[in-house]
Amino acid sequence: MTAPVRAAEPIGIRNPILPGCHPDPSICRAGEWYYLVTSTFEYLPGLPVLRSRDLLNWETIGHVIDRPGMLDFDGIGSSGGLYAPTIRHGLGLFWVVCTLVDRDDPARGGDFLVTADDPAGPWSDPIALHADGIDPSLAFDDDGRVWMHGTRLAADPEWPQQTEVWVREYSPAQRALVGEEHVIWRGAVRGAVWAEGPHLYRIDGRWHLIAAEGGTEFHHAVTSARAEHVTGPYTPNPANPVLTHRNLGRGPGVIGVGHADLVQAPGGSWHAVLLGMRTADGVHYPLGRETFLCPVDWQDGWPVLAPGAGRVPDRVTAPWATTAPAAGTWQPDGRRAGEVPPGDPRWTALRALPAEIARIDAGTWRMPVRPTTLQDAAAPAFLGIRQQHSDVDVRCTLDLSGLAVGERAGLVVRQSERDHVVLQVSRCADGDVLSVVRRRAGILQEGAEAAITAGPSVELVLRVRGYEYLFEHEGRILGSADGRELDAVATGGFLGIWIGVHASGDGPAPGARCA
Ligand code: 6LW
Repeated sequence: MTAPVRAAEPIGIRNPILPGCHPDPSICRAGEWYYLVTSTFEYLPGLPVLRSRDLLNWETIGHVIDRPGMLDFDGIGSSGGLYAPTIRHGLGLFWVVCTLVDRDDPARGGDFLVTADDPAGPWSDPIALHADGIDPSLAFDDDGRVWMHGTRLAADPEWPQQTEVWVREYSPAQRALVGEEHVIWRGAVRGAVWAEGPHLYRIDGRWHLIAAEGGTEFHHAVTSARAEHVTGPYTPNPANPVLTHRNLGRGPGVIGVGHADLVQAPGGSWHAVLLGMRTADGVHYPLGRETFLCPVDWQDGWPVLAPGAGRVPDRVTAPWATTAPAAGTWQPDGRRAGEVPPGDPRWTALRALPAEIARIDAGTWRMPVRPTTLQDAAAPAFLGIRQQHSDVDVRCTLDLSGLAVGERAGLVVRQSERDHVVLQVSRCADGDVLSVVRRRAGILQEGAEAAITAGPSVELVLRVRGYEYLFEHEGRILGSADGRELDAVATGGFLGIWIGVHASGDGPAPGARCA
C-alpha cells in the first residue's frame, strides 16, 4: 500500500500581477506565450512588452517605443504621451495600436500603428491612423480583414463626457483606415462618462465588445455587448456592468477596476487583465493604476468576469503554472532587496530614452547635469523607476564630484511637472546645502535646509510607509511628503508615483551663491 499523494496546491500569486503604475493593460497570446503591454505616458522607453507562459510570471522582453525619433515627446506635459495600447497577434505579425496625447494641443499626436515580427522588437516606425480620440484596438475577422476601433467624445452627446466607440476597416496594403465608419457603442448606463478602452473579439461566430466606462477612477466599470456583424448593431449584456467595485463603497482594498482585455489559454479557459487601484483609505492610491488578473467564464453566450465572486480576486492561480515567480524577481507580495542595476528595463527617463540622458560606466549611471528642470515638459536629467510597493526603502548614492557651484542633484518622488518632492544637494560657493523642496500644484514650498559636508558623494534615503514618504540623510529625517497629496486623485493626473534621481543647473557658475 502506498500513502495517498496530496494534490499540490495550485500555484498562485497575489493580485495585482503587475504592481505599480501599469494601467490600461492589453494582452494577446501567440502559441504558448502571452504578451502584455501597458501605458507609459511621458516616460521612455515607452510601452513595455512583457511575456509570460502562465499569466503569473512576467518578464519584460522589450519596449515598443525604444528608438530616438519614433515619436516626438518634446513639450508633452505629464499624464500626456502614450495612452492605452492594444497588442494583438494576427496575419503572421504582432500589432500594437496606441495614441500619443498632448493634453495642451489635441491637434498633435493621435492614434498610430506599429508592427513587429518579434514582440521583443524592433517595432516598425509608427503609421498614423488619422482617427479621432483615444484607446484604439484591432480585431481580425475570419476572412483576414482587420477591424480597428477606438473611443472619442460623442459627436452629438446626450450628457457631458459621453463618448462613442467607432469601428472602421484597416487596409494593410494601403496602410490606412478604409471604407465607412460605424459608431457601435455609447455606453451601457445612461449618464455614464467615458465609454472607452473598447476591444472587439470574434468568438464562436459572434462579435463581442468589452469596454470600460464611468471614468478611470472610483466609478470605473467593465461592460459587454455582442453582435452578429462587426459593425453592429450591438446588444448590451443584460448583466452590465459585468465587473465593477464601485458598488462596494469606499474602504481599503481595490477600487476603480475596469479597462479589461480578454485572452484564451491553450486549454480553453478565458482570463481578463484589467486595471485597478490599491487604496488604504478608499480614496488615494499613490501606486497608480495597476494590472490585475481575473478569471472569465462564458455563460449563455456572455462573458462572466470573476464568476461566483463578482470582484477581482486577491489571489490568482494558474492550474497550468509549473513554477511560482522566482525568488529574486519582483513579486506583488514579495519583498525584494537589492540593486536596480543600470540597464534594468524598469529604468525610465522623461521624454527621452535613458541612453540619451545618461551613460552606463563601470556598473553605474553617469548622468550629466542639464539646465532643464523637473517643472519643464522637456527632457531633464532624470532617471527613475515606478514605485511598486506601498512600503519601500530607497537608498541612492550620488557622485557629486562633477557638480559645479550653482548646480543641484537629488532624490525625487515624482507625479508631474507641477507635483514632486526632491531631497536635494545644492552646491553653493560656501559649501553644500541639503534641503527638501516640494512643488505642489506648481507652487514651490521650500523646506528646512541643512549645511552638509557632502564630500565626493552623498547617500540619500527615502523610506515609504503607506502614504508617508520620509527623506533621510545620515539617519536624520530632513522632511516628509504625503502620498495623498501626490497621487492622481490629488493632482488630477493619470500616473502613479515614480522615484528617481535628478540633476539640474546652468553649468559652472564660479562664485555663485546657492541657487
Ligand atoms: C486611457 C483611457 C483613460 O487612455 O485613461 O480615462 C487613459 N480613461 O482609457 C490613460 O490611461
